[in-house]
Amino acid sequence: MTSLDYEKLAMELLNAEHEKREMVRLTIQYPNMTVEEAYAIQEQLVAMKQADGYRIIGPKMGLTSAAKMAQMGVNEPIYGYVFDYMIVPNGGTVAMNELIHPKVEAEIAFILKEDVQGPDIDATDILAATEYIIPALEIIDSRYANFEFALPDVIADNASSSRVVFGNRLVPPVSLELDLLGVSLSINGEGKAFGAGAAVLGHPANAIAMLANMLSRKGKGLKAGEIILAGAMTEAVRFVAGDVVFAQFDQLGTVSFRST
Ligand code: 0L1
Ligand code: MG
Repeated sequence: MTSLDYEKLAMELLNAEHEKREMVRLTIQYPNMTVEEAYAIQEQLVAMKQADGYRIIGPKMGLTSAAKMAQMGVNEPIYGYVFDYMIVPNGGTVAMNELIHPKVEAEIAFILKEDVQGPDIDATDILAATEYIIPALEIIDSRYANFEFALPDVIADNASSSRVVFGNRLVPPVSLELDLLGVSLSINGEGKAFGAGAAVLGHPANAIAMLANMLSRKGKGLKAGEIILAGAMTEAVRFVAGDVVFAQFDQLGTVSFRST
């Protein structure tokens, strides 16, 4: 570890989010920042949000598609945390003046009925510990200029987490084939992206298992009651004020919001 001031860097990220402005990515100033150091900054950022009174809804996986991993030159996804203040009701509004340059992606989330502690967790363990699957739209909003970053930057920035809209339909996993489950994402009635669960590391439960194993390296685990985003089934799509964003999931219903 170097002498990076994790708290100061986390505060810079928090201020950029509060002030809804882009900042210069951290690796411009610290090109040798490691993934380990980036997670240390993320931990500070998470602790600051908790100190502000916000509650974690659950961890989330990011960079779970082969395309995003190839683009970033990595072979392991990343994780971040979704907080209560990020939740938008289904059919509700997302205010553009609270965000910087948001994009939306379709995901599914797992609601656990049991704690899961790695290492050596696999998809079967996750499916056995899952009470419900719920559809979601995740709104990512990198705090970095032009949405451009290196891997440590996006880890430190809580994996670009910004807002999440969950659907209303909760379905036990036993009645679903999550890898084959499809989704279409449209904006103002125009199809923008299409995907399936297999885009998430072959099967979304693989992503949650990998998350459990990654967290176990830090002595952490997944907890019953958490709502855990598995990663994007579609590409992330930009939207602007006035857009109606709508996702239709196979067997899981619809999720939508309007941006103002
Ligand atoms: O949820 C995600 O997949 C975000 C991961 C970070 C990469 C990005 O912001 O595009
Ligand atoms: Mg995501």
